[in-house]
Amino acid sequence: MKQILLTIALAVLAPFAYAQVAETITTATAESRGTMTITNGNDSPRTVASRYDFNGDGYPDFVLIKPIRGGSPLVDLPPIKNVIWYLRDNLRCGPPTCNPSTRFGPEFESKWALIDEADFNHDGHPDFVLFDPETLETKILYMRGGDRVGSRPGPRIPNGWRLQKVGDFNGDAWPDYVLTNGSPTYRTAIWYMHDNQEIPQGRGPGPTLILGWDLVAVADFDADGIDDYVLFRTSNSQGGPTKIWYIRNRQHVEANGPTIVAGWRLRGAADFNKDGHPDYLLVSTSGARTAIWYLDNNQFIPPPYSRFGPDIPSNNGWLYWLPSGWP
Ligand SMILES: [Ca+2]
Ligand SMILES: [Ca+2]
Ligand SMILES: [Ca+2]
Ligand SMILES: [Ca+2]
Repeated sequence: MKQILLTIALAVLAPFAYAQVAETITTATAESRGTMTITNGNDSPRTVASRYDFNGDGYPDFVLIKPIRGGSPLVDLPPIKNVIWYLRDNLRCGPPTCNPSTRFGPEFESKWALIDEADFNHDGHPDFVLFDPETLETKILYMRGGDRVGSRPGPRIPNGWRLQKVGDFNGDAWPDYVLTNGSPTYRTAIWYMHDNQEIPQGRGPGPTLILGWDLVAVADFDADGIDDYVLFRTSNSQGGPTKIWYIRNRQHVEANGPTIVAGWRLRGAADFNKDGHPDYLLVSTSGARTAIWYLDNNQFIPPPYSRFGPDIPSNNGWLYWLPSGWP
């Protein structure tokens, strides 16, 4: 393990290539006039979008929340602003490949929490999944790139539960709900859905998490077409072990994932290098740095095991914030 950790420390590259592009963000008005090319979507409407890929190049992108400087990300003022940073692997993607390199996503009322992103209506574009923890309402914002093109309410979540993540757990390619209940031991439930509507007999239990562990990401690590749970103790700023729970018909089979190094937290999973295997997204305890750990199922791929992703800067009076679970 020591050898692996040392290699990780040495394998990092330049943290961000297009930081200067990020500095050009000034106002929502200027940003919302930006144009972009969508290469997926209407051209191939039967292709389900890759998770977190807003410009159709197959690479996951970052979505950042923009709380006011000095404000708490948890007590944001309405409306919620968010920006999409286009990435290619671990680097910001700028002109001419990605032009603009950055754009605003849809605003929504501060009562909503952005839970996750997935292509709920199978139009080739990932959509925003919103949840109101007060009223327990759910809603999908249908997106094309960063533009909101519609919305659809979903089912209300039962008292005591919350919408935690989304993923496909029955292999029909339609995103399903993962609900959690309790603390510090979380029960989970999986609701099979079809375009944000429940399907008959779709509600059922999921695995109950281990005491003190959190469900931080959902991705298909063993490539069986069913998304899997990724567990980590988010309260632990000194890193710590991770677990992957392969989901099989609402049950799980456990494997150990790589151990997160001190000063970092596991915040999400997606296939950043497009090799078909989900990777870990780590965020530093301060929230300012990101790193990607490249995996093949639950093991590191051959070196480089790890690269820094773009830093999360404060900028033009705003603080960027990569949400927990990195929707
Ligand atoms: Ca969509
Ligand atoms: Ca499904
Ligand atoms: Ca799987
Ligand atoms: Ca990968």
